[in-house]
Amino acid sequence: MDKRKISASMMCANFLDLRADLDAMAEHGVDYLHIDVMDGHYVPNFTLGVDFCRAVASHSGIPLDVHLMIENVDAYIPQFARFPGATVCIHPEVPYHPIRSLQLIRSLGARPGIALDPALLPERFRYLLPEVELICIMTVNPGYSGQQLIPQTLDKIAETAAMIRREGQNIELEVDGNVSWENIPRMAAAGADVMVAGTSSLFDGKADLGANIRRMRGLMA
Ligand code: S6P
Ligand code: MG
Repeated sequence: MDKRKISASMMCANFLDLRADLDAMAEHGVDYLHIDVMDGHYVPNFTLGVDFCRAVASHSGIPLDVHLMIENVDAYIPQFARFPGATVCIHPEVPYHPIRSLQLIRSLGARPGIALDPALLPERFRYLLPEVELICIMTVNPGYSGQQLIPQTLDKIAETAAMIRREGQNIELEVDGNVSWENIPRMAAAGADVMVAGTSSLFDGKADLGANIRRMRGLMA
């Protein structure tokens, strides 16, 4: 990893002025656009979908970081994997054969990733490492923005970083949930490379996006 990255949580963006948000993110060098896809089954909520991705990708060249919180992933992977440079993350306990799902993502030209629920042991997914380019450690329960950090997940970031090093893999380690001004330095110290930025930082509404991006970079260094 050459530098730590910011993945802007688009479910927290200003839908009434998305163009302005996207332009500010491009100007200030946001690395990924984090797209939370929920189906009301795997998680009790609905959020963004393919049409949203299409609209965003038609205006912005920032690569999509698609987080699928859905059942029946294999049926929907093709719709998301087609966006140029996209990462597509699945929750690996969902499909019967997660390696097949990850291979499907790669075969369609996207970067395969896995997102781990706070309760799951990273070591359980060790055999998936050769198949993935990103591991997303969820630090809140999947489903909603604006939640509080589950504290034991900080150890899990460090544990996963160590597992990646041990296996000698070139995998980005992402952290998703309550990435706040207070938590960013702890998450960075634990080994997170990519921070999903939502209501706790980038979209806290207290400063403009440019100022918040600069503040994040200062804390991530
Ligand atoms: C939650 C989702 C996340 C949230 C993000 C919001 O299920 O996967 O990506 O959008 O956590 O950020 P915050 O700062 O409100 O927790
Ligand atoms: Mg997410």
